[in-house]
Amino acid sequence: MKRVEQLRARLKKENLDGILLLKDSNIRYVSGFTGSDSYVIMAPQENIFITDSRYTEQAAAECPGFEIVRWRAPAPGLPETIQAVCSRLGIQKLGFEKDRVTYELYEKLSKGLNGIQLIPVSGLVEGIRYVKDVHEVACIRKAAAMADEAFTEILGFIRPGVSEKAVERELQYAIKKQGADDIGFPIIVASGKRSSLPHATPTDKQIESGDFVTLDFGAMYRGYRSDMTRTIIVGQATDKQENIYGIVKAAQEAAEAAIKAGVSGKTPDDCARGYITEAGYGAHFGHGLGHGVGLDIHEEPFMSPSCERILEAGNVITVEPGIYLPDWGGVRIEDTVLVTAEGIEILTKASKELIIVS
Ligand SMILES: [Mn+2]
Repeated sequence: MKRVEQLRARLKKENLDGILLLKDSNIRYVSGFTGSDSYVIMAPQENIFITDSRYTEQAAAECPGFEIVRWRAPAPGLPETIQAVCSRLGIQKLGFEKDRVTYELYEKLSKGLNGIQLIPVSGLVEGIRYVKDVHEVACIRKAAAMADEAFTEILGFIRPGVSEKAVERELQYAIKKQGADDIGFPIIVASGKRSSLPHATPTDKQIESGDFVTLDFGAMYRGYRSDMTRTIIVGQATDKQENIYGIVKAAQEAAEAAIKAGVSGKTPDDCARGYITEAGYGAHFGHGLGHGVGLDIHEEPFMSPSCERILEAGNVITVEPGIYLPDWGGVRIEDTVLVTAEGIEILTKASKELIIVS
């Protein structure tokens, strides 16, 4: 119950009688529930899990220490259910996750609840999730190893004439074959000129000799995700391709070398951006250096020139600089890494040398 206790301490600090959680990943983090469409109310003494008949049996099994309360027809509606829980527990100041409550739900709750003050809050659970515990790191490490293995396998499948969508399907299967719960997030496969699109979705385009192929993918293991990108060459690389690849690789490694506990999230971004800018491609690295990864694929810290966070031991983050040249192509190289007191442990271990397949 350590997580629950930590959250309770935060409630006290925020002067709240309770909090209504709606975000699946936060609910999973505090309760262990692996489903969706449910709500948690945490109070100083009680943990209430609100769900409907699809999930009551599952929640009872997955969430020890939580009282399961059922809502939805024929049981009462959500405002009535929350009202009854709050009245029973004496909750007057109820925090809610403001980045999850829709305007519609807010209207419903503010009209339907009597004598309860709704207080918008954000980041209470995320603040605890920022530093991963040993169990969480083990899950991400496993997810990273699964993605590495799938990458080795997909290299044998990529050749001229194979479509991006076929690579996506095969990579998805390779990840799941490792025993992953699921892929970590929708897979990016971008070949040839399309590799200049940082978030390209796979198309029917066939891979051709001379193409860069950017693969951005990960696995999910016990809810935890890994995230990695490798860019490979099909056939033969031109000098320009080798040059751009070398710049991104050096920038990526420089950024990784700059990471350790106590360093600002700006520092590694500066490092990679500085390197790429000096090489003349600063205008073609448009996104931030990386992000936290865990139960969500994108979470704090978001490393960019405006990052306000300090990196801590136990952060799990991505390091993913890229250079994208419109109508030519692009390169991104990404690892998932664990921040330690001395530096980092790279969890995605696939080679970053330029791989050529034919
Ligand atoms: Mn990423």
